[in-house]
Amino acid sequence: HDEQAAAKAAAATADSGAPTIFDKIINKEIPSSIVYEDEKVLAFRDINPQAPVHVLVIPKVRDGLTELAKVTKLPYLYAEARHGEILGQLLYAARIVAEKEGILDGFRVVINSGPSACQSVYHLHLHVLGGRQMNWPPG
Ligand code: D5M
Repeated sequence: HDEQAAAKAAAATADSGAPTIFDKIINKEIPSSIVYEDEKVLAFRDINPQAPVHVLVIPKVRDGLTELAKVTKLPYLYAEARHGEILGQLLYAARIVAEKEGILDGFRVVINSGPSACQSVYHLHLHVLGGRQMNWPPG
């Protein structure tokens, strides 16, 4: 539907190297509703929530985690062994968020990677979703 079409259009034109709106959120240039923050990670409420709890968890430094693929020229999650520590910290923050938000009975952690997955912001982010029955398969 409309929202998916918009996400795909944003994905198709995304420049994976350029700063994104999340840099402005990290720098507090635009407001966000912060749920958790530490030196490396920021968690804030999604502006377009898909569940009663919908929080984004992002690394403060992008560090090549979303890069243009050499072959396909599409941006995607580009995790390397050297990213182990920050990836662990993102999941740690997701657990803290789930505890704070009271959704430990069931929550979902999602990474949309690339246009076909409707990624729209090219700065790695984990979606933490809960507070309702989550269905499977996802759309
Ligand atoms: O998810 C990108 C998500 O980012 C999408 O769910 C909306 C959210 N978003 C975009 N701008 C903002 C601001 N300014 N505040 C909070 N949340 C925001 P993706 O996986 O790339 O489709």
